[in-house]
Amino acid sequence: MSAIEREVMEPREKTRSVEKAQLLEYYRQMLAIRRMEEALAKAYSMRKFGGFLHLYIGQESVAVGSIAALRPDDYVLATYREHAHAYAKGMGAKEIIAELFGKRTGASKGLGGSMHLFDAARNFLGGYGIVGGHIPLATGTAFASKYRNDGRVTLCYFGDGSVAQGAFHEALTLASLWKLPIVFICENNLYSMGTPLHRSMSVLDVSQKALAYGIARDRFEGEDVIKVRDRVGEAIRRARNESLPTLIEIITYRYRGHSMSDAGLYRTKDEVDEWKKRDPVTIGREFCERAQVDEKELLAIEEGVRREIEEAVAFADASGELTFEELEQFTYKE
Ligand SMILES: Cc1ncc(C[n+]2csc(CCOP(=O)(O)OP(=O)(O)O)c2C)c(N)n1
Ligand SMILES: [Mg+2]
Repeated sequence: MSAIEREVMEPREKTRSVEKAQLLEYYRQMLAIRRMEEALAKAYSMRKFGGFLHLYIGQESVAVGSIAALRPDDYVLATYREHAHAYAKGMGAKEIIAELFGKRTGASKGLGGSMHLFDAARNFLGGYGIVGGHIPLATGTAFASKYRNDGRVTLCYFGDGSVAQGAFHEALTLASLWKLPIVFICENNLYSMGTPLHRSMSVLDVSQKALAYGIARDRFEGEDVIKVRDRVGEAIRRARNESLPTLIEIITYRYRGHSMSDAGLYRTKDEVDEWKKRDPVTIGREFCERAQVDEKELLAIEEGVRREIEEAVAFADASGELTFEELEQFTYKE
């Protein structure tokens, strides 16, 4: 029985009401991320912005569940599929969408764009386009926390394609050797671009890579946001209380192509439809229903999300770009 099933079936009033509020918040966040990315896909198709756009649709429970187990002062680093992690870490849809549109009201004044969201104040340290390149950076962040003894934990997200990179292995070697407070989360969505895992890796259980470095590991399917929160929460406690790293492999699935330019011809519609049957956002709503959240309350959340994203797009549309002089000012430092 999962934690949420226990909560719902053994109604202890106090715990249940807390759990209910959390369930609603996780559902709201997952839905907002889904709607935000749908709006981004539409805007991209309308050529409101160019460059790359990698959508996270289908994987929302992983970012929302794991970041829910963090403290606000903890650090998060992710890949180019990072809009969700940024939102879950507290960045607003307005500053995210405006950043993608290249507008001056964006998180980095429009200079970063889709793959480079960054928010130092919220300890969201990027957004990276080089596969595996940020894993050593996250390890360095965890080293800084240990050196300063600041009690913070670093969550580092990457795809299944990253674990064949040397940077991944170098980072795990040092994280283990120096006992760093970090959780490495491999979001295994079964493909790196158009390559299925079995064509690029001899060992399909990614979590086994932890054995080589003598660090803790975990592996599970990620469509249940509460399961993600609780299992990642265990690793976060290990990092914070014992200063030990963990490698977690979370099996998940992206519904869209690798990026907007990918028609996804390497997999069948049946396969995608099969995964959609365990959609994290739908499951999140079902959890709320089972916890006897009023239907009206759910509809109000859904309407709130619709308005939030609509307003964020309008805000980004109405915002201007930096001038050439400002561009120089924010690119170079005296
Ligand atoms: C070092 C490097 N090599 C190649 C690329 C091109 N590239 C971009 S994403 C990607 C696939 C990565 O797949 P995975 O790590 O599974 O992440 P996912 O896109 O599935 O989330 C590749 C090969 C890159 N960005 N960086
Ligand atoms: Mg992948």
